[in-house]
Amino acid sequence: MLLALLSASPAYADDLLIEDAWVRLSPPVADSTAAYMVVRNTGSESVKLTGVACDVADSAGMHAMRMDGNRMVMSPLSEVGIPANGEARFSPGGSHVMLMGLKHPLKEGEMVEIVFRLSDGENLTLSAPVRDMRAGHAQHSGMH
Ligand SMILES: [Cu+2]
Repeated sequence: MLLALLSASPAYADDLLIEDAWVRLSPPVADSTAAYMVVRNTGSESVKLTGVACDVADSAGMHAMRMDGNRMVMSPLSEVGIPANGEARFSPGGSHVMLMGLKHPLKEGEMVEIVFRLSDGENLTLSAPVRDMRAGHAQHSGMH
């Protein structure tokens, strides 16, 4: 750790690009939801996401989806590796960032800040808009 701090190598966060980040609008009674995004690694070294936090939720975590018999179940991911020039994809029906224990009901269009912890000890902060997955965007934006 000390060596990493003393070295002049650039932080992994500088190599990571976030695309298509959004948070699913959940029904007001639900106290959890999921966030989705693509994390693209433009660097020449692999990077690991080792945790995630979100200030609108009591806890957050990376989850995978898998089939258990004939139903989909979620399981926590302790880390997600992103190869050099590769990407990690969090998308509906697949891996996602779970936001558990929402502190207030989210509103469409609200920006939610999400912080990934990286394997070099740095943080990667992004903000993602809350979107209603059931409605088309084009029609929806005119209604506000
Ligand atoms: Cu989940």
